[in-house]
Amino acid sequence: TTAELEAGFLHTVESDQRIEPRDWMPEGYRRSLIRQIAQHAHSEIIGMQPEGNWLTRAPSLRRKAILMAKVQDEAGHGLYLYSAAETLGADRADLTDALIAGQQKYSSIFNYPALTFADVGVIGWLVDGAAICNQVPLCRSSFGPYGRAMIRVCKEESFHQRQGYELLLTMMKGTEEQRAMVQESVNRWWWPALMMFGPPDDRSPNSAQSMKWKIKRHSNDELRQRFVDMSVPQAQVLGVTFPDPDLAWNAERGSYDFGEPDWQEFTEVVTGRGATSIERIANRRAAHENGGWVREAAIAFAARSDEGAHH
Ligand code: FAQ
Repeated sequence: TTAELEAGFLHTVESDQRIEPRDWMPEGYRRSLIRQIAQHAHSEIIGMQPEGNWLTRAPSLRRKAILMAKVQDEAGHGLYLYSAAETLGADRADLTDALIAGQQKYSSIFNYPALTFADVGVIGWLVDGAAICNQVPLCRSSFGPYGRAMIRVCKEESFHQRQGYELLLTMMKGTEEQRAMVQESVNRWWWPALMMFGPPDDRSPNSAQSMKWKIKRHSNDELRQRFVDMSVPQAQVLGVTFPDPDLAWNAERGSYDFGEPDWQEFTEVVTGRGATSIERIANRRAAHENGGWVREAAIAFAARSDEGAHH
């Protein structure tokens, strides 16, 4: 009976074992996972754009090679995640259609422009830093293919974080202008990075159920706090400050207190009114349309190989 299946499912989740694609699962679990994984995949693919803009203008061959490797990694993460969504019965072509029709979300962070080369460093340090903070616990997500995908993704993200931080350390050892460029970039990215963790817990409609099902392991606010606590000492080493007058060590809590992100801005950005929202989707749509002939050729080739196999 459904009750027995449901009890078996809950037992698997509560004993910290994995749910696999062929196991029975509640429809809500499947839907929520497709939602989160698709959104995550879209973020990786759209996330290639802000830094991708700098590939042709990287200041040295070394920086260009590093940046190219990073942007290619994001493409790989996206494909990996679409495959995980497909094990749940979703179709990658449908997910892409929903993205370019504006029907599915991607991370708010990719709706801000990368204006200077310092942004390449700050995206690596803070954006990949936040991504790691959020994704390391997802390696223990209850759904097997998602958790396993996260292991490799996190290893690559940690290279991304290190390359960003190293770039910034180099710039901070440079001229006065370079230091100012880093600080200006940090000022623009700090608050959007905090918003990556999602709305506050009391306004996060999916959190309670996702935590019960162990899709998510920690709440949005817990992870945001963890990110602030790890970033402050890194900023000190670098010699930059965060644009938050309320940021202060709280000895009692053993954590940093910090100000409230602008949730109105978050809502605007998530509903498609960010600084670069229209451009990001237009680029994605154009890339998809320009790639149409490749998909057609691949399908025709596969059909012909099938025929060949029958003769
Ligand atoms: N942006 O109820 P909750 C990367 C939506 S890292 C946009 O709290 P949930 C690496 C949320 O979907 C970025 N939308 O939702 C990289 C929901 O909407 P819905 C990607 C957001 O799922 C680095 C509604 O608000 N990482 O790409 C955001 O429990 C550099 C209510 O929120 C992941 O996706 C947001 N920031 O918690 C690439 C990690 N926050 O669907 C290139 C996996 C919330 O009901 C360069 N995802 N929303 O219409 C997660 O951990 C979770 O889905 C959260 C949201 C924590 C993002």
